[in-house]
Amino acid sequence: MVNITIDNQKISVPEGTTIMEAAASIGIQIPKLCYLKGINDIAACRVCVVEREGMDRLMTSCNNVAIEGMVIYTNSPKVRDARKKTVQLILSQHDCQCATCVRSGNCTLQKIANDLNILDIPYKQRLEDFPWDKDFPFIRDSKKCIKCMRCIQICDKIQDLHIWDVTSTGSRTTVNVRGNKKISDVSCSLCGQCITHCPVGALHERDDTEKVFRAIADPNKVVVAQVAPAVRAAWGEALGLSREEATVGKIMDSLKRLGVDYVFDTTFSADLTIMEEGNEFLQRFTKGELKLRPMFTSCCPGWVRFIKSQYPHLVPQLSTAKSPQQMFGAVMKTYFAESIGVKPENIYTLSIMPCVAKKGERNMELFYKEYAGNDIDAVLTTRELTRMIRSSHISPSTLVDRECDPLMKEGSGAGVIFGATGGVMEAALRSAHYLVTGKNPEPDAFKIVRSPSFETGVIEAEVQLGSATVKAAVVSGLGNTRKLLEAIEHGEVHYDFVEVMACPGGCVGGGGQPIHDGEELAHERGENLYFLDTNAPLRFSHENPDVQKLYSDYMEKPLSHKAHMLLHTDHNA
Ligand code: HC0
Ligand code: SF4
Repeated sequence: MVNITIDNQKISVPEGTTIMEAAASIGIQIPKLCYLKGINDIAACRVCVVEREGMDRLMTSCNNVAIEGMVIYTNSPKVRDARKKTVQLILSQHDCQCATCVRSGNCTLQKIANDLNILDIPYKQRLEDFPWDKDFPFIRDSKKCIKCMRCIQICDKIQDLHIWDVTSTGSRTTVNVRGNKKISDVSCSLCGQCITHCPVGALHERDDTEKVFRAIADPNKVVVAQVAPAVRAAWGEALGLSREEATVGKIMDSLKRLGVDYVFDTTFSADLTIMEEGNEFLQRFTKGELKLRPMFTSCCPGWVRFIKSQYPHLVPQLSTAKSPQQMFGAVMKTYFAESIGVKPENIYTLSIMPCVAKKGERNMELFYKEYAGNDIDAVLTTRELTRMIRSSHISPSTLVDRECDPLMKEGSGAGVIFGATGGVMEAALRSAHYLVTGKNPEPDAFKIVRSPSFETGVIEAEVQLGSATVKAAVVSGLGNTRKLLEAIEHGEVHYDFVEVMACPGGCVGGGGQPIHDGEELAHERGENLYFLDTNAPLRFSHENPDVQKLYSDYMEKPLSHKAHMLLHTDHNA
C-alpha cells in the first residue's frame, strides 16, 4: 500500500493506483475529457491536472501513480486557473452552439465548462470545417472535435480497424479519417463505438427522426415498427427510468402514441432466424461440407461489413440467413401486408435498433412478386427513439405496458438474449438440440457460451447434440474477432459454428445505445436480458406459436423456396 494525502485527507491505496483513481476512492471526481481506462491514458486534454506539494509544474492525474508521501491538491487556485484556461482554449476550438447539439445535456465538455463556472471564452475562435457526406449513416462534425483521440484509440485498440488518425502536426494537429479520405472510401464497419466514446457531439448517427415523423403523418403509409432485443435493456437510461420501469411494453406504448400503426418485437424474427440459421447449420454440419466450416452467424451488419472488407475469402462461410431485422421487414411487407390487405409499397417498415450499422443494412433489397424495394424503410437508434419521445412531449412516467399486435406477437426468451454476446449461439443450440434429438434440452443447458465479463473476448465450448459434438465459439469486438479469424486461418483452432458481434458485449453495447461518457454498461444490460429470458414463458424459438403459424400458413418449412426468397441473402451479390 502507498500512503498519500489528497486535499488534506490521508489515504492508503494499492501500489500502481493513479492519482485520479485515488481521488475517486474518497469521492473526489477529478474532471477529465480524454481519459479512457486502459485505452486512452495519454493525457491529451490536460484537464485532469493536479498540484503536487513541492513541485512547480502541475501533473496529470490520469497517468501518474500515487507515490509514498505525496501531498496532492486537486482544486488549488493554481489548478483551477490552469484547468479553466485549458478548457477555455478547448472551447475556442469547439463549436459551442449547445442548443442545436445532439449531445446537449449529455456532453462532458459542457458539464466541465459549467462546473468550472466558465462564463466567457477570452481566446479567438478557430473552428475546423472538413466536408462530410451527410447521407452516410453517421456524421462527423469537425467543428466540434476536441482532439481527445478517443475515437482513434477505440478504433485502433478495441476494433482494430484504424479508420481514424491524427493528421498534421504541431498546432495544426487534428483528427480525421485516415489519409484524409472520404469515410465511404475506407473500411468502416459502422459499429459506432467511436460515437459512444466521443465525449462531445463531434460524432453522431445520421438523424432519421424527421423522415419517420413524415411517414407517420402520411395517410397513405401504414407504419409497422419492430423493437430490437437490446433496446429494452437501455432506453430507460436516457429517460430517467429504472431498469424495472423501462419495460419493452412501454416502448410499444410510446411508438403507438407517436402514431405508429402496428408494433412488433424483433424477438419474433430472432426466433425465425433460429429456425432458418439453425437448420442451415445442421445441413452444413451433417453434410460435412468441411470447407465451409466454421459457419459464421450473419445477423450483425458491423461484422458482415468487417468480413467483407477484411476477409472476403471467408464470406461463403457466413450463414445466408438475413438478420432478424431484415427478415422481419420482409415478412411485414409480404405475409403481414397480405393479412391486413395492404400493398407492400404502402407498408413503411421502421426498426428501433441499438445499432448504427443497421442503418446501412437496411438497404438490403427485397423483390417479391411485383414489389421491388427494401426490407426496411427506416432505422432509428435507441438514442433517436428517446429523442422522438422527448420531442413529442410524452412523459415517460405516463407510459403503460402494451402488447404487440397480433399475428407476430410472440417472442421467446431465446430471442431476447440475441442482444447480448453469446445469445444467438445459445438460442441456436437450444433449438438445434431439439431438431437433432427431438427433445428440448434444459433451457439453460448451453449457458456456457455466456460471457462472464465485459472484457472476455472469446468463449469456446464443445456441446453435445445427440451423438454429435459441436465445437462452438462466440466472440465480440472486432479486434478480438480478427485474432480469432487469424487463429482459424492458421489452423490453431477448429470450430463448427462461430457467433460474431462487432460491438464489445454484443448489441447491448451497441453504437446506437445511450451514452455514459466512456462507462461500459454492456455487461449490466446483458444481465438484464438474461433475467428476462429466465422469466419468459417461452424459452425456445421452435416453440414460438406465431413462427409455427408463419411456416404452416406461408413459408411452408425452414429453408423452403419461399423462405430462401424472403429470408436469405447472397452475401456476394
Ligand atoms: Fe441486435 Fe439482432 S440482436 S443484431 O444486436 O441477430 O441491432 O438488439 O436487433 O437483426 O434480434 C441489433 C439487438 C438485433 C438483429 C436481433 C440479431
Ligand atoms: Fe450493431 Fe449489434 Fe453488430 Fe454492434 S453488435 S454493430 S449493435 S448488430
